[in-house]
Amino acid sequence: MSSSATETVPSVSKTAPTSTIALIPRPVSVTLTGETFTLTADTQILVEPEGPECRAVGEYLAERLRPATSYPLPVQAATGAPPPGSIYLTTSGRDPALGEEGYELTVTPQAVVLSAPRPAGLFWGVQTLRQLLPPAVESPTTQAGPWTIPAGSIRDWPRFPWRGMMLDVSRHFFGPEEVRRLIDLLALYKINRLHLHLSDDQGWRIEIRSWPNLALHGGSTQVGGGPGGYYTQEEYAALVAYAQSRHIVIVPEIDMPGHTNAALASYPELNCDGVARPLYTGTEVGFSSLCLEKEVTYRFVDDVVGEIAALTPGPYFHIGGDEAMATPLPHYIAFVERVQRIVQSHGKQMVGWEEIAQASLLPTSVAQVWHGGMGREAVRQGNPVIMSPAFKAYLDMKYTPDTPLGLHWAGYIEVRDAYEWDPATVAEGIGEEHILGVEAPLWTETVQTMADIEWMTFPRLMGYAEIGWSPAPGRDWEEYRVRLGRHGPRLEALGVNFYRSPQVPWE
Ligand code: TNX
Repeated sequence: MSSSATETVPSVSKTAPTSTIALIPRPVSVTLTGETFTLTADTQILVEPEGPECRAVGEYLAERLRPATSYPLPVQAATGAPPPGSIYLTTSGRDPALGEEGYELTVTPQAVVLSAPRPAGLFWGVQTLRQLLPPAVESPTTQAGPWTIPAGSIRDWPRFPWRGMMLDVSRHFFGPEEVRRLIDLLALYKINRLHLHLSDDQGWRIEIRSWPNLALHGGSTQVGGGPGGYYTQEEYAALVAYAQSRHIVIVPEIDMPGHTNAALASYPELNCDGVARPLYTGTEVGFSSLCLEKEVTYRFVDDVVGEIAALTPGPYFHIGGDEAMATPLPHYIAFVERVQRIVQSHGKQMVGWEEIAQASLLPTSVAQVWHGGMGREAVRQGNPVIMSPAFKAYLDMKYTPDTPLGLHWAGYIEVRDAYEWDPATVAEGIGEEHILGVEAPLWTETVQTMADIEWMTFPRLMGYAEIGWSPAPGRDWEEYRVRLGRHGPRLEALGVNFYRSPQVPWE
């Protein structure tokens, strides 16, 4: 492009030269000048103000760029006008209209200026900057440059505040190192919630000091009978802090009153008959229930919620509440209402699968829609919802009948199906104003390794990231598939085991 051109970003067309940008999620507005900025061995990263949060974003950027470029990229406090050739990150005196997560990026041949009212905006702007660099920048080893960034300006902010993924660490356990890798991949696509499904029939995955057998016995196996595992409280706290350093909130879920066999196996007193259940390594659902007539059950819930809440800086605690087929409905409703107050007493907002809307909800509670019907009931009560419709957003559904992993009870979800839907129109009676955001759950009955996680998650998650972040008008599969294809080399450089869908023209 020789003259200044405002791209309504979908104009990144099939015929666009590879030097044209391919950002996911698509920003609100992009203007390119046709010039470039080039990163060199002299480039400095300057931050202003010199507070720890801005500096942390600068350090994070430098850490991403150093391996491939082998440039020193020192991070320093800005003093006066940035010298030519520098990258300048600032939260001072910027446009508050950009909100908690928005940012503005201005690239000229002389400098890169990234500004945001809040550090989270800077962090998401850094992800845009990474995607403006050649894919080889993501390589863990030194690569040849040149490290050019197209000049222009971007103004950008998210459509929804909740852009999530859920990982089921109960059906198969995944250790801290695997979760950290996932967190790093989520950050690149501006996902800001990682919901961890920490307990289910097959495994209890977090140490509870007042009920130690939950992890020791309840965490000792998994689907298929493998050894399972659990996070110590130290490990869990470190994961939460790691996510926080990537501006990702971990949402802990303890599923109850159903999906509780691992707890029922660990403590006989949680069963109405006082007899501990055997551990379970199959994949059936809907057979277990806490004993809701016993006071000890509520002491157990209070202890568990209290210990996890103390490790949780984020505002949410997810109580599950799905598929409680073994719990009589009146008992279920009374239980959810009582647990809701327990969650509130520990300073958290309750989140639950949409079945919780059968109970009377506090205004702060959030329902997660997975089939739709009961989500409308949450909306009728005036509560916000998170949209995770299984037939569009479940990462554990097979792509096609040939996909070796995954389930298909909610259908096959090819990359196009995962992209071509909108949370505000997918469920009758649930509109934009009721929606906190979108989340893509990965249940792991069939998912056993990090490679499996990556295969089921990528590239579908990138579509969910765009649905959650980008404005709905202008969303177009034909344009997106080309942009997505251009992320192939980037995912390769990151070592991601992604599904090369035949629907996408991979570069
Ligand atoms: C339903 S969706 C479940 C999970 C299963 C999943 C498998 C929901 C809230 N519950 O227990 O793992 O289907 O797709």
